[in-house]
Amino acid sequence: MGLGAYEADVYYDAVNRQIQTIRGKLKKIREKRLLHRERRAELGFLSISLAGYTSAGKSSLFNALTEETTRVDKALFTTLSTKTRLMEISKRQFLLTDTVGFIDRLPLTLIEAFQSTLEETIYSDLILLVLDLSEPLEKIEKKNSICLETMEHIGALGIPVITVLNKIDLLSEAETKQKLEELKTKTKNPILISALYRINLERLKQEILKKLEDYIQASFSVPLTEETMPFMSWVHESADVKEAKFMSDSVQVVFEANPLFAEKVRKRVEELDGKFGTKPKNQ
Ligand SMILES: Nc1nc2c(ncn2[C@@H]2O[C@H](COP(=O)(O)OP(=O)(O)OP(=O)(O)O)[C@@H](O)[C@H]2O)c(=O)[nH]1
Ligand SMILES: [Mg+2]
Repeated sequence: MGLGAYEADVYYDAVNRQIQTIRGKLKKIREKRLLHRERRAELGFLSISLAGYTSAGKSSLFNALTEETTRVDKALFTTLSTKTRLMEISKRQFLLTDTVGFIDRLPLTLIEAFQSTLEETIYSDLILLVLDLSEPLEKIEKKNSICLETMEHIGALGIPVITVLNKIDLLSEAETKQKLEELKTKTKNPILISALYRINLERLKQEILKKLEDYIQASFSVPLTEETMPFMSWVHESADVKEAKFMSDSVQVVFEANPLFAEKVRKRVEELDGKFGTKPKNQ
């Protein structure tokens, strides 16, 4: 039995109202997130996001990586969402954010909500893509590629990724080795761990440090002299120059490089009577 014109209208109105309510709620969530992000950028921390399917072990890893963090200023924590915490690696502090897991065949109505939680990922400096290594290989590969595609879709392309192969405690050494061999070429920077049993977390932390330290952004300005051009071409050769502004008597440059090279640039800039500064990437 079909709906009469009147019932159809009522039904249509009710659905429409519901959609409007959801849209409104999502908008508020987005605005709140943006505030958090701005606050974090102000605080000057590099940020790391967890990503992956549901049950991969993201929250377990989130807890394992943040449990040793010394309590810091309470005021700082009130500005962060509960899904973001400070983590410490070799006395350096980073922000780690847990996210909602991917689910296959997400109902259409939930896709928008899901994407809004993922938007957080776009603003991070590093993504930890968590996969459950105890699952069959094809399943792992499929989840890996869907996650990477989704990240690309939301605009997170270009952010470095470490693939965390979790739950190795459930596999024999031989199985682990064989699976890693298969996944090596298909995943980005794979690392074997067990979040639950805290296996290889130190290695993961060092890898995180390495990836983040590979990328610092620095800027300098030097007066234009005959030494400027050879210096500029040297910088261009070894660093990723983002911006070079030539003024009448000086040049201003923003570049990204590893810290060692940035340090060499700093020394040379000082010899050339210029000014040098660094800041974390993406902030
Ligand atoms: N054996 C084993 N189990 C693990 C490991 N890490 C997580 N688990 C278990 O896997 C299940 C899912 O872990 P969660 O950390 O909640 O997974 P999640 O990725 O946060 O899932 P969502 O929040 O649903 O996206 C839990 O029962 C964990 O105890 C691990 O290293 N080894
Ligand atoms: Mg979780």
